[in-house]
Amino acid sequence: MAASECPVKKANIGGGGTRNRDWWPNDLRLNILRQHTGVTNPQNKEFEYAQAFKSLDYDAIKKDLTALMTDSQDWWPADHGHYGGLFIRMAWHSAGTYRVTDGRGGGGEGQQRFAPLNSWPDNVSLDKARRLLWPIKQKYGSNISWADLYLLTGNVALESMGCPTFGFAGGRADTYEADESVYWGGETTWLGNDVRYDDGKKGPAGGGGGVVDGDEGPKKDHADIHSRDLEAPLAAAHMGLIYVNPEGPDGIPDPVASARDIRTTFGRMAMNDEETAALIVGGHTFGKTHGAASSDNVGPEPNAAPLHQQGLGWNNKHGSGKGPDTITSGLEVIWTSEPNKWTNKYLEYLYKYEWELTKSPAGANQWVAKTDDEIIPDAFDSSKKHKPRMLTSDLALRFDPAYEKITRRWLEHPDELHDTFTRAWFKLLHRDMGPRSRWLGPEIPKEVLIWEDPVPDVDHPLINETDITELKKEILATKVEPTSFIRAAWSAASTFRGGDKRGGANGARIRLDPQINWKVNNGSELKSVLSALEGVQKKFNGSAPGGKKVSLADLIVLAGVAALEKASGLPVPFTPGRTDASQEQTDAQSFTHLEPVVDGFRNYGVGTNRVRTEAFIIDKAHQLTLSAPQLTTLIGGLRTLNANWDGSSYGVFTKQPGKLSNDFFVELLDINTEWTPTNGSEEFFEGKDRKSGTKKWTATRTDLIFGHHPEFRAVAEVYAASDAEEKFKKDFVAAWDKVMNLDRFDVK
Ligand code: HEB
Repeated sequence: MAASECPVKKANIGGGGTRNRDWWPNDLRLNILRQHTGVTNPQNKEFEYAQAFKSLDYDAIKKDLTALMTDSQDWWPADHGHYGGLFIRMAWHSAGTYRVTDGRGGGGEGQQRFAPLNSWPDNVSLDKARRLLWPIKQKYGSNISWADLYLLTGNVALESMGCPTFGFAGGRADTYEADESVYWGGETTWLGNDVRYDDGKKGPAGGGGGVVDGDEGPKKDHADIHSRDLEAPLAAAHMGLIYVNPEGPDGIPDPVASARDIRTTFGRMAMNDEETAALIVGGHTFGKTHGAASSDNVGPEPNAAPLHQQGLGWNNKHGSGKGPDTITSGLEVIWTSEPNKWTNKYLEYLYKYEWELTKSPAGANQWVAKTDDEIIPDAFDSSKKHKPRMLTSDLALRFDPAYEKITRRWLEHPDELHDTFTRAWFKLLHRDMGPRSRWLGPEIPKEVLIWEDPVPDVDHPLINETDITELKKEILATKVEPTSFIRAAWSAASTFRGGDKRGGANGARIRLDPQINWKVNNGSELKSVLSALEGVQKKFNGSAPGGKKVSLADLIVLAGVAALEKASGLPVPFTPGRTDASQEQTDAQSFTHLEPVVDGFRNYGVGTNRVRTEAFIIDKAHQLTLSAPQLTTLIGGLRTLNANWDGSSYGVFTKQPGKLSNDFFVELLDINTEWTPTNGSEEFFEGKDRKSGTKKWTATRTDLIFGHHPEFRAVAEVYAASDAEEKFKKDFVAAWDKVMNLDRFDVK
């Protein structure tokens, strides 16, 4: 064979070919449980971003960023000689993908540099913004992550234009692969929104997959834009947008309907009317929009662009393709006469002028002031002036009655606008960072904000090993069933979500509204656990020497530890130091988003016609940052511990419920058991002995998925083997301990 005739020359190598995802698009996917591992991260194993950030010369990088603002580059010239607007938009689009509904999205991982976000139609030209930052990123290396840099740059942009900020905290470690965990919608076209407003009847869902197809939904007409119901957990009105269509809902230039979309989408980001209005007013005080000509001139987005463009996309054939010829959104608006300066002019113009619908040069709907005032300087040609212009979404702030009330007040009181804007901007950038124990740097504000879900500082000596031993005895001597302690501890800790690092056992918020009332937490049982533990706490805190105290949060976890030690015969680690939050420190409304609809760990709830029950356990495991083996271990263990939310026996495949064993796996894989659905819906099943026909067990989809899915089954086989009982128990204890401490950033 000649050297040139390589045997693989015709093969589609390197990941090509038809794959499982193509054959079985609805197959349950475990991939989101193995993201961002050491394999994808080029940093050394020992690398700790928090440590690295401490070596950052913070003042120097801020100086460099300030200088960059006005250091216009020929390859991408700055409008009005200042990059501030562009960088604010970059930061806002980085953070603005966050949704409080599931805690995902946001600027915490530097995902804007990966697909799909790097290529979203709403992120046009931000490839240039990120590239402009490269020399600074290169200079400061690993001491600043891209994630922190995008947001810090937005802050510096504001400061450089005369808008003092509320502060800044670093601490967002970069990820090195495209995050697949976020459900961005089911549409298959950019800017589509047919699925999200159609109860998902049309399209495939993301996340763990497992979708049941439905029939086509009805067609939309104009009336629908006034009464539409955005699918949860989404926070954008279209696929590929951060929030709403600037031209109005579905391109219809109706400011009042636009306000409705704005309220829904910003609400999903945890912003109220004041915060929402302030963000838009404050943001559009700066910069300009870009629509010099038709978007037909614009080439493919970065992920589809030719290799030689090296990660840049949207190559523009119109004129010079940059500067005055830039095409970004296709809209052509400059809001104020001083777009590099913090002023109140956005609101002044919004109310001073009446507005007339017009088209941008690219043909998009926008509004122009009915006036002869040509007061807006051109971004590049100092001899040219323009009339004030606005987007439909800007006019929403005047024509929606609730926004109007707020923005008219700020017209008279610009200081209040500044205060609300800078607080909302700070919240926008930091909402997904979790507790302030994770925040870094010299600009952390002193004021503690309710959305941080604050817990009090420890202000007393903590319990020691002897106390812990004693307290465990006291706990087990109460009349409460050990299983109830297991359930309570799990209920408290498993509210954690890795996406925005909210929830967890710290704060003992399980005893507060709304968690105390969640059906899944089995209120009557939970209340008896809490009152028993309060008894133990009272006794200890009343008599412990040296002012030692134990919090209820610690006791809830410790009770789980004591019960698990009893059930497993193994030692279970415990680290004290949690404190109890008050109801006043708890934004009850915001905590409603942490309530599980379906929670397979406790065999609670069933799926929808859109998402199968087993997809929820993948989703929840991802929130708890668990791997597939950890998830498998926990399910098997929780079942033999008899920890279903209501004490039901689904999946409790053991003769000794309450004892930790690998029985769940042994029985699940027993070839003598035959499973059949019991109610026709394929949600519940019973297992009979093949020969005798005797009924042995009942199970849910969450239980049986561990025997059905080949990758789960592979793990289940390890735990069901005759040599695995000890390994299983140890792995369970380790996974349990991990979940109990997910929110302990104070000790990590
Ligand atoms: Fe904005 C720009 C839309 C919100 C900030 N914005 C822009 C544009 C558009 C829009 C379309 C243009 C782009 C281009 O370039 O072309 N926004 C919008 C909407 C909304 C908003 C629809 C919702 C309603 N923003 C916002 C916020 C912020 C902002 C919230 C912040 C805070 N923006 C901004 C800026 C700008 C813009 C700064 C400018 C950029 C430049 O200059 O480049």
